Amino acid sequence: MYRETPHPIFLHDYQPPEFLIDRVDLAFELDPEQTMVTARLELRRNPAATRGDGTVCLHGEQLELEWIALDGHPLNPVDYRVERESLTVQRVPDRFVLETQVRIHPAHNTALEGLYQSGDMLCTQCEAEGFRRITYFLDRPDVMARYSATLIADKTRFPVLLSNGNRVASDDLDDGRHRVRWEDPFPKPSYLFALVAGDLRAVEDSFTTASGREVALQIFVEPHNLDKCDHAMRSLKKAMRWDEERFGREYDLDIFMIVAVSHFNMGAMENKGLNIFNDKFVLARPDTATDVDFDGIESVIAHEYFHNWTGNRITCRDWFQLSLKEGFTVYRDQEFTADVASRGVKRISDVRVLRSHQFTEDASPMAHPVRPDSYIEINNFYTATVYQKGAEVVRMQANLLGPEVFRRATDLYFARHDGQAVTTDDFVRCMEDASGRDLSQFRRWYEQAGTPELHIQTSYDEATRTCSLIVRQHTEPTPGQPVKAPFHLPLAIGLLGPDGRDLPLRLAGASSPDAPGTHVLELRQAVETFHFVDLPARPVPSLLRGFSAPVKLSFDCTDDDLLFLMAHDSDGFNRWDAAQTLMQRLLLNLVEDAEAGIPESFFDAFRRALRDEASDRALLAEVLTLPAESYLGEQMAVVDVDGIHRARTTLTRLIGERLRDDLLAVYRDNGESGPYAFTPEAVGRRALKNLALGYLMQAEDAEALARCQAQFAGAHNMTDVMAALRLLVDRGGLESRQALDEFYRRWSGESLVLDKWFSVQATSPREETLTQVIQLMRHPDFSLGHPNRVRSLVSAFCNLNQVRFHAADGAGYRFLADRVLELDPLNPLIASRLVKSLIRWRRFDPGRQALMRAEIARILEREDISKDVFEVASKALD
Ligand code: 0A1
Ligand code: ZN
Repeated sequence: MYRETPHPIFLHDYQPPEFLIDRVDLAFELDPEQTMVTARLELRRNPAATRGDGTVCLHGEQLELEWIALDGHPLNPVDYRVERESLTVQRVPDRFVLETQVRIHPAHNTALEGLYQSGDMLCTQCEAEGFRRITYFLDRPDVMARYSATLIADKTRFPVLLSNGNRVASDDLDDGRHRVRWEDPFPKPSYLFALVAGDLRAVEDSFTTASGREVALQIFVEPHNLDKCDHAMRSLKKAMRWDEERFGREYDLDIFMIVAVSHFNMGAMENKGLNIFNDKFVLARPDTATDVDFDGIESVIAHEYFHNWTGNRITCRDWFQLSLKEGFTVYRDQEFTADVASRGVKRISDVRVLRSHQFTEDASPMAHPVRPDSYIEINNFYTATVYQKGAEVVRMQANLLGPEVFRRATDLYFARHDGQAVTTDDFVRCMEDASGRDLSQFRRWYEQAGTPELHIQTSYDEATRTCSLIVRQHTEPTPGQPVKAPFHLPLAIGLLGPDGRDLPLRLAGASSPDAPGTHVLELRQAVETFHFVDLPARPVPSLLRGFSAPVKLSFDCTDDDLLFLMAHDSDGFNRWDAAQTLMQRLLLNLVEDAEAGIPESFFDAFRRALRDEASDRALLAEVLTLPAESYLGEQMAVVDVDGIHRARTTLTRLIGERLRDDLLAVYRDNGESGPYAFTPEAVGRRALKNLALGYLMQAEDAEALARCQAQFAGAHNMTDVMAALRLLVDRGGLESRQALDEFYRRWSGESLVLDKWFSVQATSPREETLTQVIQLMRHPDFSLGHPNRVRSLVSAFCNLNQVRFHAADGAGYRFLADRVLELDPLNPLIASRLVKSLIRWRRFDPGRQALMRAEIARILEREDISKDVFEVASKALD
């Protein structure tokens, strides 16, 4: 914990390591209270090192050094120095063996980094810098070593002992303990080390790789969760096959293990051969998990598995390159889901996440480039920018190159850099070398923060039958980057004729027209003009199809144009986006003027869409969902928290009233039929049905209430149960209390289901929600030491309940700051993530601004604040 101001680390200060480590042999005597870790490291001077002074300095935090030896000789205290975060050994030879033994205390490790206790088991989390809490080491990703791990523990308490690679030996000791030895044949950085000890059971399966090798698959869980692993196992096998087919990547070890743990700071971790997961992303049964959970499991299992190539075989040179593995791996998991489910729906949900998390981050004091150039605490940079924008940057390159060339480029990347720790620049160079294209301007996407704004003016000239587009791009300043250079970006467009069909596109000067459909323009300048010729009538332009670049688009179009695009655009994404823009316009009008009318044409379009039997229901549900309150806030100069809530509630109610019969028909037609299936079709039916029920409930329809209660009581799947519970809770009254009590009685033994019980209460827009949340903090099932529970109550309230968190009296802000101060000494990573809910204070009115700033200042006043929280809070006030 810090009082002196923590210093940033800069990318431009990067130096290759002075020493390399070829081999690591670890031995653990495991015990929750105190674990002894013995490490034998084979070190040698790095021929590529630029400096060296005869000493070696290893990272280490919260370690109690028991003994230390160099080349077999115990060291005298004068030969080494232990400081709070390091161990320095003086006068070392060019090649030597260093042995240390340290004592650590897993049961007291509340930060959940390094070796810690989760329930009855012990497990590790080493990314980014957790390995240094296990043993003294060169804990940086460009030091790749071969590891063995010998685990010793009580055989009854910890019958299962796991680590990376292959299990090579095991035996029983005389004292009731047993010993298992693991060896990982692949060199890896320390952040990919893992061990697990516990009383676990495994669901087992196997996978035959494309070249015919048999891989044993195991998912380890606590015994009572054995019946919740089927979906995870199915997802894993699908992901393994897909990576072979789409990227030519085969799995490399003979065994692949997943362990589900209940206490975990993030989603999951790609440790070599031994992925450790937040149990939320493993455990699912139709009656315990929603469609959103099933979807999350499928994509997180895939994501971690894909890391085996993009992250593990080829890793990052330093943490500034984090997006090298995360951006690319998110792109890969997005493509996987698009291929196995519905491409259109997937794109919409990815863009929703990008707009709501990344665009807001880019407009905040924590804005940073995809490749940041400085950080105080790397844990603060596992962000939407590094992950989701990083994926968009890979997607743009894939689209610029086209599928065949992109595949050649990724093949080149895997061949050229296998076994290395590299940079995002190395990645782009592979794209260039395989395609022969110059991506030097494109590299700005890695270097410049901020969301580019595209403004497009279109005009049509009847005399010359020409449609012209003037495209301007501009990016607002971000911290440390006052002036931005223009980006190189793909702008996918189509032009719709009066019948709604795509017109053939012919750029002025081009010899022949493109086939009707989408044309990709490449932008490079701040202002560019394009002329499309041979157009018989004024077309309606469909711009930024498929969201071809992560930008904010504005263009001059009428409500009628939007209705036309919504009905006819051949690009599913743009049909959805047109509907969103139209609804946004209506809602923002209502915010300005509560009496503003809603045009009949809107209800007609909504009705037509509801009645369209042929349409994909999942896509339809997306199209008919009103923009979120937080997203609407983003579109305003000053967020009008209450006005937005009022407007959105009003429009929801009006839709429920005006379209009652159609909504009831949709509800009835898409009811539960047969056993639960996680197919795009079935997911779409449930989404549409529950959306319809939501509109009807807002209209206080008596039949809807009866149906909602019946659905809550009778549904066999958690998706429908939760949808009904949410609507009952938001409605309030006796029915709400009864439903919540009933749900608690039924599910209090299932931690992940109980999280839903907490979050459905925390996210309700009802006035009493904060009071309720404060009471729930005292509930016996609440614990600050359990990140999933904190997220389900505290983060859910602060991030997903705009109207109550931003209450004008500042009670929400005070609540948040109190939680941050309580959490910071326990788990700085979780505390720091919470602070991020406060930092966008500039977006609000002066009253709220003052209240938010005061709470940030109160956090900063705390003497022993962590550097995680310090970095976010101090940047917020800069
Ligand atoms: N690499 C993981 C994310 C992760 C990062 C940090 C963690 O602990 C501090 C845990 C997981 C992924 O992208 O899935
Ligand atoms: Zn990842």
